[in-house]
Amino acid sequence: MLFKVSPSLVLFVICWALATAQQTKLQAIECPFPEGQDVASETECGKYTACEWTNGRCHVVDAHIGGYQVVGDPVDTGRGFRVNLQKIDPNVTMFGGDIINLIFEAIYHEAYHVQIKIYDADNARYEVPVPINLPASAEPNPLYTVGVSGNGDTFHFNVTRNSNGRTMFRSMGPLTFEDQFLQFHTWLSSTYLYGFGENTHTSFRHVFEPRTTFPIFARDQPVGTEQMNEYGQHPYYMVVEDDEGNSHSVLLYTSNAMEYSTFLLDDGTPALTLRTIGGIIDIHVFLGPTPEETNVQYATMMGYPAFPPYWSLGFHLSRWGYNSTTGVREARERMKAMGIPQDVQTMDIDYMYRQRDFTYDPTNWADMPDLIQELHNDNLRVTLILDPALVIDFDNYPPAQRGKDADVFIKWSDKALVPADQEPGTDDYMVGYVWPDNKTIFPDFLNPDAQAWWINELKLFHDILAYDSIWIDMNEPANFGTNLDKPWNWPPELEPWSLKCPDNALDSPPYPTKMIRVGDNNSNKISDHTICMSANQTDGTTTYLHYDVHSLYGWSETVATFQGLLEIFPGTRPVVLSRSTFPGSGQYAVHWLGDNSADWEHMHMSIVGMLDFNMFGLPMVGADVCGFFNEPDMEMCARWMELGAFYPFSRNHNTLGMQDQDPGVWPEVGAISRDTLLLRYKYLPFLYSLFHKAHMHGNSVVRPLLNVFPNDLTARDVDDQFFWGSSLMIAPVITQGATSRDVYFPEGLWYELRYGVLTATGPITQTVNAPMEFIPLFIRGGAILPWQEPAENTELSKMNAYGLTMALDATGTASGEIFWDGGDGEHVMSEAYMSHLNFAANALNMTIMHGETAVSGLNLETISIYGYPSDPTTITVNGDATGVSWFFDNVIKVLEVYLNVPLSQNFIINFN
Ligand code: MIG
Repeated sequence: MLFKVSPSLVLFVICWALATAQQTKLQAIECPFPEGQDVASETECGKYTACEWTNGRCHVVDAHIGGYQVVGDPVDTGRGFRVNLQKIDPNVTMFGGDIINLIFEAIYHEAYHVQIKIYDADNARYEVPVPINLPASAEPNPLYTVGVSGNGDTFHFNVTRNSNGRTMFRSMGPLTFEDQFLQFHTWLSSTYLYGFGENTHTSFRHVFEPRTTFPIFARDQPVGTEQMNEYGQHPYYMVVEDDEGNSHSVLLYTSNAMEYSTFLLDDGTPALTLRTIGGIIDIHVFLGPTPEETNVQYATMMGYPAFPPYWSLGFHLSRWGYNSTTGVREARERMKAMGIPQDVQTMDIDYMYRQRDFTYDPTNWADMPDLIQELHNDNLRVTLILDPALVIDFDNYPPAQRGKDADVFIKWSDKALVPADQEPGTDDYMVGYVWPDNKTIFPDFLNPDAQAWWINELKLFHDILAYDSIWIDMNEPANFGTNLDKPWNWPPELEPWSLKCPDNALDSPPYPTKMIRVGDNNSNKISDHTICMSANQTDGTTTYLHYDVHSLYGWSETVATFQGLLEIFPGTRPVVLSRSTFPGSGQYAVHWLGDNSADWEHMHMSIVGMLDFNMFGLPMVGADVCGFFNEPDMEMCARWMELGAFYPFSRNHNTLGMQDQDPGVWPEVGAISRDTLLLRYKYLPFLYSLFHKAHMHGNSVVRPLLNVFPNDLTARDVDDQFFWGSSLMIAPVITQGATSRDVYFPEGLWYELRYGVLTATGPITQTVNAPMEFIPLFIRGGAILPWQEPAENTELSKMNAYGLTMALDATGTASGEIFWDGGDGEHVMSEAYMSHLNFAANALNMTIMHGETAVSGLNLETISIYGYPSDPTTITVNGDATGVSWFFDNVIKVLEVYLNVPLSQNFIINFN
């Protein structure tokens, strides 16, 4: 029996038809082995009372043996309900430390959003301290019902969609809730599963066959094709449930190390296992019902994405290893000589003096302030990198001394753990080693004192170097050589040394997750490449273990850096580029996808990563164009510049020791980059309006085809094409040697963006030409995209004339909008300009919603209409034909209209 507790709090009981399924052995639910599945054997399996060996598989025991039972009836909490659970057999365990008494709680939020918490009835456990937005009271008429087993029954719960009665979440097998091992399993409505990160996904849609397990935990781990955890933690997924496209998404709100497995039960049912090694079970379910609505609902809870200033949507050039101001000037000259648009010049750690934050090298970078001035004179912005780890040279390095005075560094959790050879002056701080030529300590950005200290350092630094934005790297946090003999870059003349973590339950947890066996985890520990889990952090009130808050490090540094930039540049929008992120980071951060390689597969994975991060509420994302490690050839860099021109965050970046790969290095790449980036710059008004939507409502900017066409089954597997919004489809070439590619066109009319040829009437897969210099781009019938004459930077382009690209749908209509607010500053809706454009019955109407002063001096001068049937005889603007001319191409059916109309007044343009 299953109690369904309706949100109106009338309790009723239904028979759960599937209850019997729970008695069947769910033999596909694998038992986890700390050493990995390779060791699975009858003997190993026998070591765990929670596991059973059947037919060559080590699987979990049935829920009525290994799980919990419901004790008592549900209690109305006024916001949902609560029910007590009790471990059925305390002797059945995976790793020990079972919590005997639990509380299951359903908390009703918006009609589309329900939270499920399972927590220790007797003792408070760690819960993620990142703030989230919840409604003040439960919204009426929820779309969901939460069901839980009745008094005395084996515990199960489910969440169903009221509109069609289908189950979205249904627990299977036993719940495991131990001090350092929490595990549960759910049936999934389909194998259309997306999301989870930050991982090395080779496809956007998840794989169930073979069983696939990815760890999640913030880690300095370069891109690869093995199943690895990377820089950030995003335990968030979405499932498209049925053919109609009904979708829900789920956040497992945990910052502890975790992993997820996707697999099929023996009857083919898709299933998901979730494991974490700390905290509680805290799940948020969002019911969409469209994929894009789940994005919006999730972002509403975690915070809407930051609104990037217009300039940050321009092209960024970067590399590690310019080695001197000369290196930067040479790259910049190449850009200028070839007329390649650029808005930002980025400088990496080689500008620093001995890799110390807040300094610059007095030898090779002596004239760095002049260089910054030159770049500013050229309308460029300057981004400088900072690492969190600070060298312990207190006497000669004031930032560290000031930090020590404010006591802002991460400490050992117990003074007894402080190593015997700890440097005098480092107190009980946890000491490691990163880039500087001496040991380092790590600011605790959760601590308000650390935030104040960091903000002050950012201000002092701005007086030295007039940067415009900050890039925060290594904030997983990364530490070199943890647990090893010595870091790889340890000074050879010194005695070997490294940060060594104690062998305790925090640093050697009973189940360390798959992360210890993937990537370059040399010490096979969860502290590998980072600091020890046995560290204390504080938010000023509560003390946290690094074990719990490790994956919040990047998030907390982002928040502090964002605040610092707000104070340095009041009234502007901070740009903080962060490597490590967590749910909520999107409110503050730009993200790049980390250390990829000049590799075609990585180029494809960058699209997947970009789609993942748009789900995670962090739409300002891109990968290192032309690859970080290794050297691209001319063709690869050309193709990557084409794709990168459509990353929301468009930056070419390269590692130390490699040949330059900025687009000006090859004449061919230079020309291709200029043309493609000019196209990007042309359509920046459209991209900017998408970011405005993201900021106001939580929408994605870059979208997978399935978000735009949720009931198109073919679209659900496409991850080598993507959308800007819902109307510009990008189909980059990511295959070596290709001069054409297959493109999937969903339902509707699709026109080539540049020339307006009707290319396809979907749904259809069609081969399109794509010579080296050409990236296939399509505008969807029914769309109006605003654009501006491009220029070499946005300071110039944002003053240029506007145009519209209109693509008619089968009924001869199209619509769109124009948004403009000057491009920076606090977003005040009433001052920002917004107009709606509507074309129907041969008339184009523009209606201003608000903010006409924001566009004073800006005029609409060109309109291109794709799919226009015949040459018009008259075109009038507000009834007047004066000053209007046009050209009609009867072969491709494109009408090009030249006029001069201020954006600040409503107009109607009639075509007859
Ligand atoms: O350990 O600052 O991901 O973009 O160029 C390498 C040097 C440190 C890693 C970043 C990369 C950056 C590099 N950093």
